[in-house]
Amino acid sequence: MKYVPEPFRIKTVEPIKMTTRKYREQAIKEAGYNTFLLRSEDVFIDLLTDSGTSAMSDAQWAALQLGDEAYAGSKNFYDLEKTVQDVFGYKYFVPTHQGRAAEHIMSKLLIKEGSCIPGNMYFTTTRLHQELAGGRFVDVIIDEAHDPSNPHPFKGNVDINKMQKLVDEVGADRIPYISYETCVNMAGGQPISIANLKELRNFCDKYGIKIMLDNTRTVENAYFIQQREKGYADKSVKDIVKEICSYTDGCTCSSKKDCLVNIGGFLAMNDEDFFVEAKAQVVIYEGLHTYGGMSGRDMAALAQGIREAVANDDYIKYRVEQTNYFGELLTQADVPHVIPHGGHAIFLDAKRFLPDIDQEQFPALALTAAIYVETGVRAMERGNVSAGRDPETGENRRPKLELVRLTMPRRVYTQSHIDYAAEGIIKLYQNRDQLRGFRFVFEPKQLRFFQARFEPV
Ligand code: P70
Repeated sequence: MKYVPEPFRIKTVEPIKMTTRKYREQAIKEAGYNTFLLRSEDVFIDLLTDSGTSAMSDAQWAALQLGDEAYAGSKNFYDLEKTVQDVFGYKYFVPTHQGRAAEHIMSKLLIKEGSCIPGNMYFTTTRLHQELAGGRFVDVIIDEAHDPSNPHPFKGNVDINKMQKLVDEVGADRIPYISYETCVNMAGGQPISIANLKELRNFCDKYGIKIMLDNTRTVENAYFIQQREKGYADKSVKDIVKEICSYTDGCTCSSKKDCLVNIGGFLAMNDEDFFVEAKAQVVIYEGLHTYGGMSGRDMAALAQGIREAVANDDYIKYRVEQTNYFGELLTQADVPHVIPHGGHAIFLDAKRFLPDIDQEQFPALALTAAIYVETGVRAMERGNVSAGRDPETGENRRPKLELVRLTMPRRVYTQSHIDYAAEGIIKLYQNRDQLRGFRFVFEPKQLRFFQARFEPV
């Protein structure tokens, strides 16, 4: 097994606290067994998310000093706009404070009461904004994506037959766009292929349906295409990123991931009317259209982050292969997890890890809490708690995938951190009989996973 060396050296360090098991038992109890409610200080290795947790480069920290904090027309806005146009190829750019703000504006503008929005698996905030705008999400990802042990190389792909079925059922005029995500998060960070995207483009052109990209993890997806798709081995990740975007009509993006910053997002598109309407919305919900909720320095760091993410392929190779190294350690110890390994995270399969805990007792949540107590590592539940309740029946959705996400922040942790986390999880797997299920003591109505509290049954 190979660990690709970090293509950087460490210039600033941030101490982290090691705690005892007894301390962690108390901390997780106080957090209602929900890792979102733990204090960051009490976490040794934080694999909750890759969102906003990147280490910025020296060039990004330097860029912060060049923030133009004018209310209107900041020079950092124009630099960022040009960078987004250069790297992603869209004509128009609207800044927002983060990804869900871009989803909010896009959903308000494109969705009508009764619209159906197909997507390659749901994402929590994306689907909620579709529903709040009066739409209904329809899953059109290939079946393989719902099977954690299926080795399909492009498990993010859309099943064109499912698209056809939806068009036949509801009519193309009720489908404003398909929400197409790169490195599909809820499927385990699974990529889409260019072949699938081209086929989808042809299909959508036939019916006048837009393709709106969730561009949050496109750089990682481009690396997988380079490694796995015929004809792409000699293309740069930068070129592949641009090619992906070229088949779509626009995008939403959480810049807190691939773009290597701690805050930020954007909406981009090629249609001028949509751009004009989006700018009108951004001033209502985010801020003027030349900052959209970011400060000038945030925009400066973001423009530099986007350039760094695609400057050469060394960074992205290290990034994705680091995640793969973590997964390989778990594979060697037979710990059940999603394959192929995703770009941003390793996802444990809680159904196979804890086969005796029923999904109504939240096995992924139980495993997330136990990992924290055993190791001080913070992971994220991505199962029945995250899936929420069906708005029509009120029942828990009981998704096929009941997963625990161990997410890799970018440029933050080293090989020994990963070795430590893997060792602890392997030990826990050997003692898995001792784990119990949970029930709600507090359940928020929307996006319940963020603030819910639990107790052991
Ligand atoms: C995560 C984060 C955010 C995200 C995403 C995709 C594919 C949009 C967004 C929203 C943060 C998160 C969000 C909801 C639940 C748990 C965690 N993903 N599309 O950790 O962007 O957060 O900037 O508003 O992954 O996966 P933003």
